[in-house]
Amino acid sequence: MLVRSVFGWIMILQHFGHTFDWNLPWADYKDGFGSVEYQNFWLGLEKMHLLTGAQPYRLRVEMQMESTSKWYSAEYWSFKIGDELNDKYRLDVSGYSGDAGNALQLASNAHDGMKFTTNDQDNDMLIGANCVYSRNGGWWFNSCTKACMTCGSSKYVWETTQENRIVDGRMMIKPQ
Ligand SMILES: [Ca+2]
Repeated sequence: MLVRSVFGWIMILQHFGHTFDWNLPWADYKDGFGSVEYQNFWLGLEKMHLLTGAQPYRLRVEMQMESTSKWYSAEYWSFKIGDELNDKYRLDVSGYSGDAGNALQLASNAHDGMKFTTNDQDNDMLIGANCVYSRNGGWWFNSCTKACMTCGSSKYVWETTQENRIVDGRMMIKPQ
């Protein structure tokens, strides 16, 4: 498996600006898309599953807010992605630290423990609708967001920063 790492961190997401259309189907989020060389990039859920199933990984999320240009970060000591068949690439994180706030584990609408949802696979907790329709991107939606690094425009947020939308962000993982 070809992966790109910087100081041992493997990029799994890069999201710059608001021009890219993140509203892509399951197959794209599964296999990955974009290029780590050329701005917008998603490694792919299958690779995330294989990597994090083989050994324990940690997660780092970095985000720059549009209105203030401030950078925030969130780290999780443990990051694991379930399999496709039984778990729909369920998110499992724990051990938060950082200054962005623990938006993935907030008691209401926690993303931790959620399956992945795309425009053609509704695995979220919103009854009667798919969170993708209002968020414009695939994600580990609950009902729906407290944070979304793959959502479009005004929904590209990490709500525990108490700031409005993100302009640039990335997610990376590293073996523990
Ligand atoms: Ca739903």
